[in-house]
Amino acid sequence: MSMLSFEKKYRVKGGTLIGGDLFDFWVGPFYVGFFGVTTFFFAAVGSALILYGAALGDTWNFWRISIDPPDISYGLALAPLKEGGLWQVITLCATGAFVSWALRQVEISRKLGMGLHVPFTFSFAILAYVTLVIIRPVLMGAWGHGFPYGIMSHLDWVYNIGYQYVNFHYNPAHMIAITFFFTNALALSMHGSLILMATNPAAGELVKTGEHENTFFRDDIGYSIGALGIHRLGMFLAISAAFWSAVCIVISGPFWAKGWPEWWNWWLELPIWF
Ligand code: 07D
Ligand code: 07D
Ligand code: U10
Repeated sequence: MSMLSFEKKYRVKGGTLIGGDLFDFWVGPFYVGFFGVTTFFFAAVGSALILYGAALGDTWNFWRISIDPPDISYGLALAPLKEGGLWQVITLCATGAFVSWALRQVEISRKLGMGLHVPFTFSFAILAYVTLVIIRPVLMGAWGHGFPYGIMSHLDWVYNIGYQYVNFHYNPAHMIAITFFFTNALALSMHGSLILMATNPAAGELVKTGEHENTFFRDDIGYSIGALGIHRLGMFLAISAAFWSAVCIVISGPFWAKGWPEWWNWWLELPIWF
């Protein structure tokens, strides 16, 4: 709370998308806004339903609690609460809370007169989640294709779906997504370490500037992308990682039902080999 006096300058009215100044206030450090109320509502209802589902289940072991989607036989119909209906309502609450959170970020950005980069980027995480629990199940005709809400059970789901396609590593979009995740970690490690070596020098050394930063990478690899450039690259890599993840799972089933190694047969079937 020590920054409250400083924050006063930035606690300006306006910028809301809906509701005028009805919820235009802060609680402690948090901006509330209409979408803060909807986030709070969806998160509270969703969490309460997870607790209820856990109470119905056979364990309180935190790692093993699981709220499962309905059986495939329910198709895209609503299931009874205790047979996957809870999962359906929790999915609605989670999606409502994530989208509300992104819209609350939009309102905060507008208040501050800033770009919408953070909510735009977060929306790719939401896209990946929505692809897993709404888009792909709808394309495949059953809510039962969503992943279960539980710490270990969702790992079992990833494992089972992975082997259902024989070797998920052969999924070309999975390869692209993984490459983006790895490149993202490399880029952040280079940027984080470069900033620290420039701005946090040993005792007695001067803090260095952007010129030093550029020079380091020009000397090292022949090119510097620059201060703004590295942040654009980071945002691009992160968005791409989530985007290609969504692609890799949405094509598994709806567009390719065989093992992924088999997909590569197109290479052997090229007419040039005959
Ligand atoms: C560090 C930001 C903070 C967020 C944290 C997560 C909850 C869940 C709920 C008991 C980077 C908070 C956790 C709210 C508690 C209940 C009901 C973000 C940071 C600390 N996973 N996953 C984890 C989620 C999927 C996979 C950990 C969520 C897909 C693998 C945590 C989702 C697939 C492994 C977790 C989601 C998948 C994990 C650490 C949603 C493909 C691990 C996450 C909403 C994406 C790792 C035991 C983390 C682990 C892990 C949460 C979806 C695969 C419990 C909320 C279905 C292979 N996942 N996950 O640090 O240790 O993220 O699992 O989509 O190895 Mg997962
Ligand atoms: C979905 C999370 C969204 C989160 C949101 C926010 C809260 C609030 C509150 C903390 C997408 C949640 C917030 C709940 C918390 C507080 C206060 C992120 C999401 C909206 N794989 N694989 C991926 C690798 C294998 C398989 C993606 C590597 C095996 C399947 C990524 C390896 C088999 C699926 C990836 C590997 C297999 C994936 C995950 C290595 C298993 C997916 C990242 C080295 C035998 C999933 C969209 C992601 C996917 C996915 C990486 C191995 C199967 C690219 C590095 C071979 C079935 N794998 N995988 O998507 O694409 O993040 O999901 O072996 O479904 Mg894989
Ligand atoms: C970056 C950066 C940079 C910085 C930075 C950062 C990127 C260069 C200048 C930021 C980076 C960091 C700080 C590093 C660490 C971050 C991570 C590792 C990422 C992961 C983050 C976390 C794990 C933290 C997650 C924490 C969260 C999400 C906060 C949790 C919040 C809450 C529990 C409250 C949520 C707030 C809401 C919903 C809105 C407002 C609501 C309230 C305050 C609650 C009260 C509610 C009301 C008043 C409404 C009433 C409700 C109603 C009517 C509904 C009723 C319903 C019922 C069911 C009763 O590049 O620069 O530095 O720092």
